[in-house]
Amino acid sequence: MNNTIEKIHVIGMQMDLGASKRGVNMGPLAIRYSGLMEKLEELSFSASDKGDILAGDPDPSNPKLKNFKPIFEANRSLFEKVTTSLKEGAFPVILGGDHSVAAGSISATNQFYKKVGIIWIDAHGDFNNEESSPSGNMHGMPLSAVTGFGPASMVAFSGSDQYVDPQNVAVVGGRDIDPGERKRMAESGIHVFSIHDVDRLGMAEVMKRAIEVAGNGTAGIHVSFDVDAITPQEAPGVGTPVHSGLTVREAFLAAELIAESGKLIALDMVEINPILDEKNRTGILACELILSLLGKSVY
Ligand code: EXY
Ligand code: MN
Ligand code: MN
Ligand code: MN
Repeated sequence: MNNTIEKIHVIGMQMDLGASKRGVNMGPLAIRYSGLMEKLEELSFSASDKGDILAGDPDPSNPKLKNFKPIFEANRSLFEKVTTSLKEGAFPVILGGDHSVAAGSISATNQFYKKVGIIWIDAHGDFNNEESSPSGNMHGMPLSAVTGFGPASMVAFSGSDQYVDPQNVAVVGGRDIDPGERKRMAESGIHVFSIHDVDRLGMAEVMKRAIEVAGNGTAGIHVSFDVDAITPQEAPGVGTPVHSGLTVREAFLAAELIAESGKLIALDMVEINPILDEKNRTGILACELILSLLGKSVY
């Protein structure tokens, strides 16, 4: 068990406006239905459910940044809520929601701790901006935004230009990256451990390196876990499935090694789509991964 985490605040984001398929706004419900709060208490955490933030109505005005206004406003609320939790000494667990929620959560942790690292577990890079994006979908942009590569407007609610240093960012599990996005990632200085690296090196070595990247000289590691990193046969409840992903055991090994590092300072669990799921198995998996990341041991 991680000694440093005692008090946990769970914050849901009922938002799906960053994605083209609807339904990930129900992700927080699916994870709570899997018994998250009760299971956190069983692990002896002091856990409070801080409820959900509800995104506003769709806004078709900007096709390059689809639904910008409601996404911005929901993320502003998340930024404030996460900041309040951090000031109260709590560890924030953010339940998505589409991955654009990471713009709010990571801006809050990076501003509070001054310097955080990120482990971004995802089939995708989420490293587009308004110019490179092929879709205008804002869930494909948050990692670029929080590292200062735009869209700057996506994180403007923080009132700060203090971005996460790309040298402290590790992407794990990437296998569906747009050509323009790939170039931007390569030039940015972030560290990418693609699915090929997981195959070649094994998850244990990849996580050793990712923890070193994100932990080096930082106050701690913010993990942003997109469940589409896991292969769709095991995690069918996602809006943007990509074949041949992480196995469930690789995902749990990653979670357990992050817990063991003692460096975790915040966690997003995102992109669970209950409409596309089978008997909530992706919701249950997401719940169990949260517990493992927080130090639940199997033996
Ligand atoms: N790269 C594509 C885009 O920018 O539209 C797909 C992004 C999907 C993002 C998913 C949730 O991680
Ligand atoms: Mn993502
Ligand atoms: Mn993804
Ligand atoms: Mn480097």
